[in-house]
Amino acid sequence: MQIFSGILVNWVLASVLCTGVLTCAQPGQKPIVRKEWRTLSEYEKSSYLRAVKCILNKPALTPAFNNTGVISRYDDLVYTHIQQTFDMHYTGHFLAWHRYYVATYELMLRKECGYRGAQPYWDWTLDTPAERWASSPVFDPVTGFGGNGDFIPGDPTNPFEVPGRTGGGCVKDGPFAGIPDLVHLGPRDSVTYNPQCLKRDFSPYFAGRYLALNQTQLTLAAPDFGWFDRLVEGGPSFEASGAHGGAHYGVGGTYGQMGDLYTSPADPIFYLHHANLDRVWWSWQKLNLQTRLTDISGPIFLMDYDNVQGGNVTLDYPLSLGVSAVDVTVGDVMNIAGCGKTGVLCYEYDKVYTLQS
Ligand SMILES: [Cu+2]
Repeated sequence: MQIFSGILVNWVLASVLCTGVLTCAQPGQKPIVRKEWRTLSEYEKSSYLRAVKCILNKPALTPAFNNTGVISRYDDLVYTHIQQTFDMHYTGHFLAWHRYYVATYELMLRKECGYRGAQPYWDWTLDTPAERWASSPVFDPVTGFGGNGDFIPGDPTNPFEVPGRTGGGCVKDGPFAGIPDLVHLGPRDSVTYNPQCLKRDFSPYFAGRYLALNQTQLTLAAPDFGWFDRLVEGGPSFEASGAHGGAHYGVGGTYGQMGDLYTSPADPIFYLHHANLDRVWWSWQKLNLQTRLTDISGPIFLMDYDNVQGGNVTLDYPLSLGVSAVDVTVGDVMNIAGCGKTGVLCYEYDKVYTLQS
């Protein structure tokens, strides 16, 4: 009876949680399977890119405000990321927040744009060392997201110059090239209408250094979530970067949106990168799943690793994505295949990383 009423309570909870803009996983639902970009068929790749273009063109749900740059459904999520930038990076809920964020985007593509697949991930370890970076299938001009921008000379006095950057101009090929107002928000925390092209500023050096498999292996060996999260997220300097910064700066450098802590989701590649970071987390969780489905720690406040300003994040810590999804808790997203029974998410990965000895 107790088990039964537990299930019932969970089911009722899931139903209550999921009555917002989007409906999420219900009991009995089967997880969808996320696959690596380069393993998708050409048809699957073009269906995904078509859905991205669709969400870029759907009208926003965020209420209009003065000089608003939030025009599309796509912008709703970029806006939410900008608004919460300092509340969810370098915190204990960084990975949980981005897990829910990517799953919400996936659901938007499926429910609002007729996409039938799962969110693809980008296993960037396959595109290292540095010499291989620019020829990643993810940057393919025909079947991918397009490549680098033209080289824009940097400013040597700028402390934010990403080492090894090679671009900085508008993306020149692929589905997002030649659109002068693809991006409406930013740079940084600006949310007024500012039409911009999508820019990339590849740093093959940076990618090669922080995205190689040895970096992922280092994170998988972490003994607890606190260590794991700090290794993935790294520190706030280029030198202290982890895999998270590896693809942000490897793609966005200094002048591309991916290198902008606030506006990075403006580049659709963001979602493939964060899906893979989520896969790194899931791979780590699966090494000891029973324990790691509930292992969460790390500061509530930005960089507050010594808990001077506040405590640590727990399973009941709230996650909010503004107009795009219902509020949930960290505990609701600990299991990617909770499927309405032990959480609101319902997906799997075709492959996980394993710890090599
Ligand atoms: Cu982020």
